[in-house]
Amino acid sequence: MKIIDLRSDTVTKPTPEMREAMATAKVGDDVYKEDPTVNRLEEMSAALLGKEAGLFLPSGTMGNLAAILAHCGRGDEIILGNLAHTFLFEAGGIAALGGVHPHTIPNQPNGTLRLEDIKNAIRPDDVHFPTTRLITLENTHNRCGGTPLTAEYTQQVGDLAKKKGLKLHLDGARIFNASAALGVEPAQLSAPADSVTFCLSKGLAAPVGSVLCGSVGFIARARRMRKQLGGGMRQAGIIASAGIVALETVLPRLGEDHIRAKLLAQRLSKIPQLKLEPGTPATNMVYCTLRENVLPDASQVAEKLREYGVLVGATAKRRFRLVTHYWVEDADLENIGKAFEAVFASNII
Ligand code: TLP
Repeated sequence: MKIIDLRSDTVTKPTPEMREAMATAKVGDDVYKEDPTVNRLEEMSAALLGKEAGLFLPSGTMGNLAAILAHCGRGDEIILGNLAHTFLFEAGGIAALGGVHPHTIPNQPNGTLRLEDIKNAIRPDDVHFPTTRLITLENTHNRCGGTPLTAEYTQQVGDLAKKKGLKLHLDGARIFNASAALGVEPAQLSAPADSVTFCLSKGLAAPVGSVLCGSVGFIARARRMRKQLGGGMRQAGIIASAGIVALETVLPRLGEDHIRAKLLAQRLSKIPQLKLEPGTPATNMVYCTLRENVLPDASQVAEKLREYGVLVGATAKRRFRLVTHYWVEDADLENIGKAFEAVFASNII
């Protein structure tokens, strides 16, 4: 039985072309900046995001952390959404390791932060307060439906940041999904930001890695932070090579995942026990909930779906996230629908 794993796009295994590139990659010691493959990936990434320089890191979490530590000192404050990945799912690293104070404001259902809320969260210069230093946005916004933030919106936040003397960091873990959905170059989406991270190991299907991009001076500071965090890797060209293949061969096909997410949503809309969230899917994530009259909760349903070879994320008591990616095929979509129907037809509690 084929396992259809929709829990995340992080589950993607490398393509055969990536494995080939990994086997033959030219390598060197990247802490000495002597790994030609890492250097190439960093240059390609910076060019794609319209920034001066790039830095290869083991994960998106470390990318965001190194960026925030490079922007802020201990006791500084950052403004971010209450549903931001950095706030919810990065183990409190910015506070634990950087002494950086998170100031959360509500994420709107489309992943944005209201400009008024940002303005109100900026601290006046007063000895009682932490110093506001940074605003962070997330594009696409994971918890808010995988929704893309437009270049216009990001520009408005960038303008506000500039006016107030703050920096803007973009957690662009899935910025290429946003670019594909909006039909806008990734560099346009990141232009207003001082720094941006993106992940190679999500929809791009590479096995490991993220890249942080920004100015030469900023990346030099972030490189030191990466070293402090233990993220200075040596012959990292082995994994960076897969990242290069990802940018060259998987990035151009991300739109296919969005089409499949739409087809999946259409199939799920025929299942009476499920309710699709408004606007889903915006990119490669289908979010749906259990209708009120359904007794079992999402984790019980997800557990039962496993028996049919379908893995989904139960992201709240009654909420599911199904993420399409490189290894999900058209033929799987009907089987996912059938698995849900079989589970609801069975007596599972
Ligand atoms: N997200 C993962 C989980 O941690 C929730 C997922 O399955 O979606 N920023 C964003 C917006 C992310 O979604 C993630 C991972 C990260 C950062 C962290 O990346 P990694 O897992 O490489 O540390």
